[in-house]
Amino acid sequence: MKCKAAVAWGPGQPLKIEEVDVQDPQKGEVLVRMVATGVCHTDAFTLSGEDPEGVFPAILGHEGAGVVEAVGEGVTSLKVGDHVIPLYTAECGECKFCKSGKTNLCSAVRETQGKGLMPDGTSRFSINGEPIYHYMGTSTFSEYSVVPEISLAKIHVDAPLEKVCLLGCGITTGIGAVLNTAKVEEGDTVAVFGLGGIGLSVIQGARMAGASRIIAIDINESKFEMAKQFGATDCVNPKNFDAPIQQVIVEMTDGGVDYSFECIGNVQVMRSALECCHKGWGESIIIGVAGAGQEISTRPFQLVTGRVWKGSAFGGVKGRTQLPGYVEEYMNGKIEIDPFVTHTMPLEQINEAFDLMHKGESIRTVILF
Ligand code: NAD
Ligand code: AHE
Ligand code: ZN
Repeated sequence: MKCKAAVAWGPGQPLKIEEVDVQDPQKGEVLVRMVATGVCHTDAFTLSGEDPEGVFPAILGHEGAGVVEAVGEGVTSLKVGDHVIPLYTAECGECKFCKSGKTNLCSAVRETQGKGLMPDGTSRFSINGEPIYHYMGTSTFSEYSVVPEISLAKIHVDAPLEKVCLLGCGITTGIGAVLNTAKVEEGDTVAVFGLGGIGLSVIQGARMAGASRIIAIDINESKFEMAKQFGATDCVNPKNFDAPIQQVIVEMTDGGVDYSFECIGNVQVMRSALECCHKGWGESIIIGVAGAGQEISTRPFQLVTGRVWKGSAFGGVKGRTQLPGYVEEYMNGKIEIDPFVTHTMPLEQINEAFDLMHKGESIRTVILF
């Protein structure tokens, strides 16, 4: 079949709307008609050329929701008409990772996914016979995408896809990092660096966990109002202080916070986030994604004296088994999504969504197909 997709032809270039050929789903694969997709900073990161796994030309996008249009041979867990969220973290249930009980990372399709290919090592997208790469196993910036069965979460048919698409990455990542990775408890203190879709979701998660103090940090003060709405108790702009931000937070909290979260992808801020944690027990969770060649550093003494550095991918959430529950928590009012959708637009305007993100004017733009 043919459909419309936004193609990333090369690093730093605007996406171009193209008619692409989409091959039928093969064994263990599913054809999804995309209804909506968010635009996450990770899409911009890969488009910038900073992603070591970035390959071009590709169809980006990993925060989508849609409807099953066709299934390939051997697909048993999904049928035509099912509502689904594509997962960039698959869940096969059978690999060493899935069976470990220690992680949501699944190894079944990760290697080919990182090369922009389906599990059999080929692409389902092409233009004039030339292959176009997949992205994160999801490629949601396309009217139709082919996704492995194990990379699809079946969700409640009544869930509004133009909202719950954000559970395909940003909101789940932030809430999950708090509840699964950090395991924040009632009364804990929290610092959140970066108040985009991820940071605001961390704040939402911290409030759900009953954190007593939630310090929101950003250099763009226009983000503070929404941070407060989600539960931030203090908003801090590091530019307003001469002292390093970690020192400011340590002084504000009688020695540091119990948990901090880096939601930017800036390795200097990652250091600040670690060093604003309390001696003896404070834990810092890295969520932000940093470019090729960048490394984190701190004095080992920071760790010797009890601070802990951790990372979190997709909030530690196992997509097929746990994401449907997140959708239902949205439907019963426990998780907020609607305020995150600051803009909606058709696929043709997708480059505006990237502009809004770079200017710090959006939280999430949702593309409606
Ligand atoms: P975003 O662009 O919407 O938000 C980033 C925020 O950081 C902005 O508000 C910006 O003003 C702020 N910021 C930038 N530099 C800053 C600084 N020096 N100090 C304080 N604040 C600063 O991005 P997003 O979509 O929320 O994504 C955030 C990060 O999380 C990105 O790196 C993204 O790739 C990553 N991410 C990781 C995962 C994961 O599973 N680990 C999932 C989704 C996104
Ligand atoms: N390709 C990058 C790594 C990118 C990365 O860390 N991705 C996050 C999700 S970001 C979603 O917005 C993640 O889940 N990572 C775990 C994984 O398996 O990719 C690089 O540096 O190579
Ligand atoms: Zn994302």
